[in-house]
Amino acid sequence: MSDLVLSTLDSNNVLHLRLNRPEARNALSRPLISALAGALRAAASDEAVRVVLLSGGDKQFCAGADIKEFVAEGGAVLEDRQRIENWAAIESFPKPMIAAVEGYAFGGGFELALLADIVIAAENARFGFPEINLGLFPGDGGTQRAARTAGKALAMKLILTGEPIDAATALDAGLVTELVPAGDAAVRAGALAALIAAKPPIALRLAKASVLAAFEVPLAAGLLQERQLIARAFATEDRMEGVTAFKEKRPPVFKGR
Ligand code: CO8
Repeated sequence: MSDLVLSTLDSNNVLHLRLNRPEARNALSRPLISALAGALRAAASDEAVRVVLLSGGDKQFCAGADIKEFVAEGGAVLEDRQRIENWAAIESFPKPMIAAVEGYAFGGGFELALLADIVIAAENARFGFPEINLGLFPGDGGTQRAARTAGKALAMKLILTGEPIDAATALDAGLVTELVPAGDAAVRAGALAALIAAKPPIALRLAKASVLAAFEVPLAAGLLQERQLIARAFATEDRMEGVTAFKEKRPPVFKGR
């Protein structure tokens, strides 16, 4: 694994992935995106990983796409197949992913946070899409996910002005799950990750897929998909264990089957 993304699996089956390019404010160069996608591809098929906790360190989450790559290579970056496939691997990571945001999440960094299922932000966090100042706008899903998550009014303001919002505004807009004092985001995210990691893994994946369908398909299709997915959860050994443990008044032991 490249040192652009530091990786540690803790005793709660939570994989901590930390963006580690502080000298460039964690800008998402292609090597960094590739390292993150590689770690997530491996985590997707590793039974020991139940939840991923993504962070950028104490000072910043991420300053966005690597502007120096655009300068050096122009539009070729946009059409780079590998970059597109790597970003798609991050977008489609099937297990729960929690982001811990300290400092700023700008541009592609904000888009990365929008890919997390739960976002814990420090009170000093800021979220913004400064791309307009570069003659651009978000190109890794930001226009779609910000509009669907926060609504048109705030998405337009963010994207058309380039001005960031503070953590409290992001919380009000539903872009963030919880706020914590500065410096505590990873700790709180770790506690939530441990709580989720103890839940039945198949049901977690199915539940995530079902919620994400709400962003993709009309209500009737989403409801149908929910029924199909819950039928799969119903057929698991873990569902039987959960119900048996409830009847026997003991904690369940989930095996991911
Ligand atoms: N890309 C590359 N390098 C960066 C980036 C970046 N996004 N951000 C910071 N850096 C580098 C700086 O160039 C500097 O390098 P050097 O020391 O070699 O000069 C180093 O990091 C430190 O930067 P600062 O001195 O500016 O650090 P500060 O702590 O003072 O400020 C900020 C941090 C506020 C984050 C500031 O650096 C900043 O405004 N950065 C740019 C933020 C930005 O515009 N982000 C949007 C990028 S575009 C994008 O995300 C999506 C585009 C569309 C994608 C399409 C898909 C292909």
